[in-house]
Amino acid sequence: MSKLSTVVDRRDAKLSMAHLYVGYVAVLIGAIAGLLQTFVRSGAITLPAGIGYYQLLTAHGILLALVFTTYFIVGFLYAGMSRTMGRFYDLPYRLGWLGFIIMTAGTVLTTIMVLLNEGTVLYTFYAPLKASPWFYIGLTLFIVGSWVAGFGMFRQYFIWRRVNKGKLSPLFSFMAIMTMVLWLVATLGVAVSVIFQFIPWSFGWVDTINVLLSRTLFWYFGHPLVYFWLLPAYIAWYVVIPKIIGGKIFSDSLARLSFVLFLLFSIPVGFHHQLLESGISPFWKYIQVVLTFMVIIPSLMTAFSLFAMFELSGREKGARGLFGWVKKLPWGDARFFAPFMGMLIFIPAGTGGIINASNQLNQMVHNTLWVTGHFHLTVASTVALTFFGISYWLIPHLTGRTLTKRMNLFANIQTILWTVGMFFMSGAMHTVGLFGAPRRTAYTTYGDHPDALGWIPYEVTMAVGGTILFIAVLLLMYIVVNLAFFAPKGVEEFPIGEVAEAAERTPAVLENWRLWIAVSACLILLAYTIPVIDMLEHSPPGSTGFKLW
Ligand code: HAS
Ligand code: CU
Repeated sequence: MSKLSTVVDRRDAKLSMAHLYVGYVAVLIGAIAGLLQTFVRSGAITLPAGIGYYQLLTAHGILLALVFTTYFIVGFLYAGMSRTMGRFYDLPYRLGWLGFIIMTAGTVLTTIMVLLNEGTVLYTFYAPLKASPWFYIGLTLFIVGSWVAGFGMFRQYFIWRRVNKGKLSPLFSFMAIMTMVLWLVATLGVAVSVIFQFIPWSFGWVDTINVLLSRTLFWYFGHPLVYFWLLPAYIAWYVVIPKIIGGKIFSDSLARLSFVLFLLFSIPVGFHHQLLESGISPFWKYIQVVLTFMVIIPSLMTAFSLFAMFELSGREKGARGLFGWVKKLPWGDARFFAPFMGMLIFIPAGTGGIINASNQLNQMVHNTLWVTGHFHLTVASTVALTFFGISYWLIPHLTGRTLTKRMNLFANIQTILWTVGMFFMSGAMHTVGLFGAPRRTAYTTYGDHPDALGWIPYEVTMAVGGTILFIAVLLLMYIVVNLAFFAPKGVEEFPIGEVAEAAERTPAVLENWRLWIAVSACLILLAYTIPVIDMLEHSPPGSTGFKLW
């Protein structure tokens, strides 16, 4: 059995750091695109050198929402599994590198196609927009690479279970495996669509594409995708934060149950992104909206468990009264403060999600800037701030350095800048969305229509928020580079909390993968079989495709 210690394993650390480097380079480029977009959109500038607004928007979405997140997540999960299950065995370790290489080949290929303006189809690459086949091939490699990385984790977990027969797996590793299982099941949908629809169509091997089917397969993947981003943040909230604040994990079984529920309910819900699409019967939309409301439950359980953890640890430190525990939290510690702001922001962010999911309200907000506001609070604040907060200890942990007081201060300033910038940008997006301003649109006044002119002040506010956010990104880059290359040598711990209740009380059924994957498959079949058959049988003639840029 490999050795378990708080000191990092140098070899495994390199693998994780490789992922973090690529992730943070993507952040920098993606953020430059984002800043420029807010300027174009508010009419402040026009882009030079023939660069298109939608080209930037595609780069922004792909680099931040797909590349940064996935690389960060794989790097973080590998590091946490190495920390809680011990040094990676040879095969899973090699799979980690193989996955990294395939994923990076895909990322480079897709990015080149976007830069060449051959893939200006936004991160959702909706048909009938037609990109170069190499754009889709890059995406395929990216997904396959992430699978290989996942197989490495599965293998490590499998060996651990064999060696430690009858033992409950470490909570972190269990959650990491759940995240990757969710990712595997979800990406099957988009892989089928890209391989069997987009690639043959973009090469011209077939004439047309079934648009509705492609969008349905995309959202089969697209919704669980958002939980693939969220779950690693939840891992940090459940497992890491208790240790940082000097408390204990509230309940091991509650944490595991909430992750099981995510596997069950986060996939059969894609129609909540297609509520305004014709070609899907209201009955099946209704079923999927009900399931969407089911997937809110594990987040509410998480909120409950966090409040309980904060309060219990506060009371242990002598807090009194209803909110006395708030004062006992380590506000000056960036490892806590950044993820905490993420949690706080998730309260309005999640509420916005519930609004989106409500059929009638979706008619109001769909395809408006409200939705853009929603995902800048969820993925770009809740998840991003948590990932930054993780980086503040994970990078020095992996590189054998320490987070100095000075960097901690910068990290806290970074968190404040991010929160303020996002308040303006996302607040303006939500508001102007309710006034009808569409998303995914460059600057236009619609022939000086009074409504559209009324949107401009909000778009200017978005640009102000975007500028603050860009400054925050530069500060983040400074901190990341410092922690990776220049901070003083030392030992930074990988915080792993202890469980308050005895872990033996966790029911073994929560780790019964066959059972949960089977239930998940049943729910997916229930939610998708009939509508997909319908799409195959009754769709109008497919589209030959458009290149509108
Ligand atoms: Fe969403 C669109 C519904 C969560 C991301 N979402 C999007 C898109 C993205 C996205 C990227 O139903 C746009 C896709 C595109 O390009 O078209 N979303 C939901 C629902 C939830 C939800 C019901 N979304 C997320 C998360 C995301 C994310 C998480 C990324 C990470 N979303 C939708 C719908 C659409 C949509 C529709 C389509 C809209 C349209 O028409 O196009 C739920 O999962 C939310 C549940 C969350 C909660 C909050 C729990 C709070 C917690 C924090 C506790 C805080 C503490 C600290 C303890 C109920 C856990 C407090 C301490 C103190 C001292 C106070
Ligand atoms: Cu969704």
